[in-house]
Amino acid sequence: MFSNKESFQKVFLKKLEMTYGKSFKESTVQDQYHTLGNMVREYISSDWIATNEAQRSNHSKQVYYLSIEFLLGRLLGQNLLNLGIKEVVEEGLKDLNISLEEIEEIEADAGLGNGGLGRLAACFLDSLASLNLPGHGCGIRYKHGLFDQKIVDGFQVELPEQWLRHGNSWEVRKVDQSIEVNFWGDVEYYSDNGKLAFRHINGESILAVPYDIPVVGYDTTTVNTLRLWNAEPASFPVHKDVMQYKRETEAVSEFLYPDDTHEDGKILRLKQQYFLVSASLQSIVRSHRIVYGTLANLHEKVAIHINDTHPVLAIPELMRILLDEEKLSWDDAWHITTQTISYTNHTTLSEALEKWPIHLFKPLLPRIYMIVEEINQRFCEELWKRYPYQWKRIEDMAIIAHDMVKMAHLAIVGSHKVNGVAKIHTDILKKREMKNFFDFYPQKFINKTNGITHRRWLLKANPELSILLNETIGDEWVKNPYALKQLESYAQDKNFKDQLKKVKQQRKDILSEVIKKQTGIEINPQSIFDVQVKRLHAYKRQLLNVLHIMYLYNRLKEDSNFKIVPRTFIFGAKASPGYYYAKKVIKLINSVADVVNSDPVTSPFLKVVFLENYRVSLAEDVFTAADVSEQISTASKEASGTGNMKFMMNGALTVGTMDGANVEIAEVVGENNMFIFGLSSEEVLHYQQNGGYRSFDYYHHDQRIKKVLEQLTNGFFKNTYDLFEPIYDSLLMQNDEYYVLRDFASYVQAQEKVNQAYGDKDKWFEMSALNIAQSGYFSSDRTISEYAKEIWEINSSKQILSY
Ligand code: B1N
Repeated sequence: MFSNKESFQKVFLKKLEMTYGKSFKESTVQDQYHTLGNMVREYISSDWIATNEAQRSNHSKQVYYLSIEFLLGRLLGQNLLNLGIKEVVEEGLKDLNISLEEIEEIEADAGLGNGGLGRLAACFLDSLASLNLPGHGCGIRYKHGLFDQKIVDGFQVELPEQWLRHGNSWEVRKVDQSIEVNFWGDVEYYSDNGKLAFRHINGESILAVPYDIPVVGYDTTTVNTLRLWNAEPASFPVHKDVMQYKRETEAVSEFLYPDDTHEDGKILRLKQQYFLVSASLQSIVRSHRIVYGTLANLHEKVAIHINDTHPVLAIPELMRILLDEEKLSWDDAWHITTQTISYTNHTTLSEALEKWPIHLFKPLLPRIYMIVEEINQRFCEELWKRYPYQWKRIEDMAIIAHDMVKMAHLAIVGSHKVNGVAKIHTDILKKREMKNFFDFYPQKFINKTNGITHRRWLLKANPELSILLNETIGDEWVKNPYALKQLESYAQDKNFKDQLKKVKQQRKDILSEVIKKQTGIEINPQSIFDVQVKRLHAYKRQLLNVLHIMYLYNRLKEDSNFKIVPRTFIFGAKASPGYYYAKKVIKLINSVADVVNSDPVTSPFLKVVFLENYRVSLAEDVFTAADVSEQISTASKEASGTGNMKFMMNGALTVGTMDGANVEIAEVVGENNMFIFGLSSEEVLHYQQNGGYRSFDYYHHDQRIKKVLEQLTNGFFKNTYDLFEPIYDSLLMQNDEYYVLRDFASYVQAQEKVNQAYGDKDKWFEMSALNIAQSGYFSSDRTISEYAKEIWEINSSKQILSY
């Protein structure tokens, strides 16, 4: 049906009429979108079945990536590209006077994630399928993804997200493969042929119904599966209020928790975690049993990866299955479990480390708790053998201590590999945060620097640049991102740079239109597009960016000789609904925007835009249009960052601290091709350990800082005298935990260099080209190849990996 445009049209029109009972003329864009979506999914199905069958019959080792978040964004455009049928569809629709772009735009983002961690999972799925690796995702089918953000009078307002309102063409409900997950109840002891055995009884069960989404690789027949679990009532209990049971059950997959690098400690969250883990493991084990008839070789045929500690209950759940159902000995079960499971740590921020109080954990998951207790007891005995009488060390490393279960400790003890997400992050884990564990298990710890799929963030998001690349170096880069290196030799080529500049201008014109439509603000498309898009968090220091804008505004007002290249500062950020400080910063950005944008003296030079409801689909238009990438976290706090890679791949230059993957960007592209500033992670650590930082000194000795801080509380923002006091206090009364004032001067200097560098376009686009040329390293194809080889030990079904 996609072999030529005529046959496509025929099937499309017939299907549209049959499904919606209306003529083509009467159909809405929504009808057309779903018709096309269903056609594509059906087209995929034979390869999907074939992939599943081949993986079963080849007995190849499978990997399952367990994640509480998958931030997929839109699927239609990427699927058409990966399947190689975009052109046929586009042409076919054009004859019918329909624009494919308009149809693509109507698709709701699958926003089942908060930020980097969830988007990483989505990029990994694309790379797994594109590299023909047998790797599948397991997640939760949240009815509501991350909230929709509205800005009302400069403040963030949250609305429930509704991605399933019009249905979802990509998913297939597989009710016959449903699984029961049990909560509450008791543990029963019984004799199994004279051996003491345990089982979980009197539990309240929830039905986990799988919805499968096909994951299509680029230019290949491999179609892997993303399995999302939906929580539904199992059999209705007679003794309990039926409506209450239904409500409580469905609540489990109702909402995504809107916290990024923060844990709330609510029992519903723990329920979600066990729901995901138990459904996924039971289903993995069931498939394995069908093929092999035993679980004794599970670790040889299955790898299970846990994305942060959120799915860490996979460890005791697998132990439960092996002990209580498969009747293995503890030692055999433990060997299989630890050889099967591996774990990625994504943050060292203490507020994100998961700890569950026993009084919540034990009644909800009684058998799982017993198993965790035994894992802890055996681990502490090992520790005692190695470190006799070192009470403090053993207490610090224990999985259960002070009435809490420490999930990261459970993850390390129960996995064969533990990885950080960028070199500097892994080093910090080894040297500080997890030092004791690294000393005890040195061979477990490895680094896997994050990556992004260049097929979404370059090929799909930036067709203009993709065409230019194809014309310049050919299209090898799509399958082998390292081929982007060939661009290096064009960095001096005047003609190429002119074209690169033209492409960037096209993308800036597109974003300018989007901004006009969304905010009503007219920006200068020739100005420098300076962008900071990411979740709002104190450590990411959006505040540093705003204070710099306020300073520029003051300078422009005070000194008529002060001139800068016109700049548009663009922000996009959601704040967790309960994060008071973050919401203040959003209001501050909008208040600064109001003052700056309406001032005739400064507005030719300065514009500030806050983009509402930042999400994957909007991000595609933002990264591609950026000149400057703001990566300004307090050194040591951002584990990796992945937005930094998306900007680089689209030719933006980075203003950044030596933090996360910025360090590796500097390594490959050279420090002279970016703008590095600020304290190093060692300097931050030194301050933290020895004190010595006094933010007041920077306030008193730097007039620029003094002035902007006073403007936070002196009515500069019209009738808002006490509105920003909490920000003022965090910087001065609370001694500026994230070293904003300490890094201010250095940041201003870096920004002055940006201003100068942009004056020399030839040089600028040379740097831009070099950034694109070196970005292949940050493709998730490289990352996934490393995981496949060094952690999961899985092989590609079709080709020898070229990494
Ligand atoms: O994971 C990304 C990294 O690039 C970022 O630097 C890191 O901040 C991010 C609890 C998290 N770490 N931890 C989370 C998300 C949700 C949640 O409920 C923690 N997100 C990150 C990918 O490695």
